[in-house]
Amino acid sequence: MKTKITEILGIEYPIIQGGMAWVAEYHLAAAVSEAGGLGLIAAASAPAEWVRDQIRQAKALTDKPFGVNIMMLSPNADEVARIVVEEGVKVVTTGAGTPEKYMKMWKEAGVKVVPVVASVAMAKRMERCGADAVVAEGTEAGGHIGETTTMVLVPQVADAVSIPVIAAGGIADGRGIAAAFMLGAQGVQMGTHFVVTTECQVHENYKDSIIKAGDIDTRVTGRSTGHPVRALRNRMTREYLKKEQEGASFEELEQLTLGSLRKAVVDGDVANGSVMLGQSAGLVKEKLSCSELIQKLVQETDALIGGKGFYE
Ligand code: TUI
Repeated sequence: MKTKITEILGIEYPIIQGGMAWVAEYHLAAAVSEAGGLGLIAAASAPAEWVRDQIRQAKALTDKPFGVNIMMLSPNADEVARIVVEEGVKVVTTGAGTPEKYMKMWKEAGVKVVPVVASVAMAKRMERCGADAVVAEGTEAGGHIGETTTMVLVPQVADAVSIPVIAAGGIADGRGIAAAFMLGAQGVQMGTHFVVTTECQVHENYKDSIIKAGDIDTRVTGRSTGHPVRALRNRMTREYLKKEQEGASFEELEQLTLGSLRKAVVDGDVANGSVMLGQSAGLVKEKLSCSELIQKLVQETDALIGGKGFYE
């Protein structure tokens, strides 16, 4: 499955694992990269030295390229941006903002930069400032999201920029990957399905919630605060949405989510924690290893569009 994305990133298959806060640590990232995709370590809001250690741990497990996802709202973003250069990380993806101020440093160091965007305007801005590709992430995705669906975002971004586009949001099987290629993408990023892989270190309750979730089991909190986040419909999101409707203050709403992702990922409290997941959870039925999952995705995609000129 050779595309411009496999070429730029130096990987076998154009399948990227999402940079999920608290979830995407070195075991998962290394396993995805070993399986021929691109694994990512999520820096999220973690201390910068934790990220450095994660990078070194991943290097000990794989010689293949992997990346680091930097969340732009993190108080440690400046420091992490320097650490990826010091540690010779090959690929950086960014989320929840613009990485423009780091672009010069990264390009000079030969780092491939792939910002995640949720709009055409941001995709064009990222191309102008030197991004190597963009991830166009639809609102079906989990975590912090935009408003536009993958179905309409990806073709509009593909029309608007000359750099390759990676589709994200709502993709969990070969049908989704094939569809992404039809929409003009040259690769995909998937989060939710990778959470249930055997190499992923999240609490088993988190994985079981994803397997159990159906098509209507996610909720979006935080629309009123300007930080919409998609997570599992549970006690926490019910309470949050009720408070939001009652016009609760930003501080009061923040209080509800403080430490909630950790609660779900580490403690396995899937009722009171924030179980971030995408709408594709309804498509996720089994726990596989990263290698089994990627092989399955490749076979499914091949059966649908192999030999049709989307990839060699
Ligand atoms: O970043 C994500 N997903 C995330 S980050 C995250 S940690 C977090 N938790 C709670 C609140 C906020 C963050 C959990 N999930 N996806 C990539 C993504 N980026 N989606 C949307 C965007 C985005 C949004 C605004 C990208 C650029 C942007 O630009 C705004 C501006 O003008 O700077």
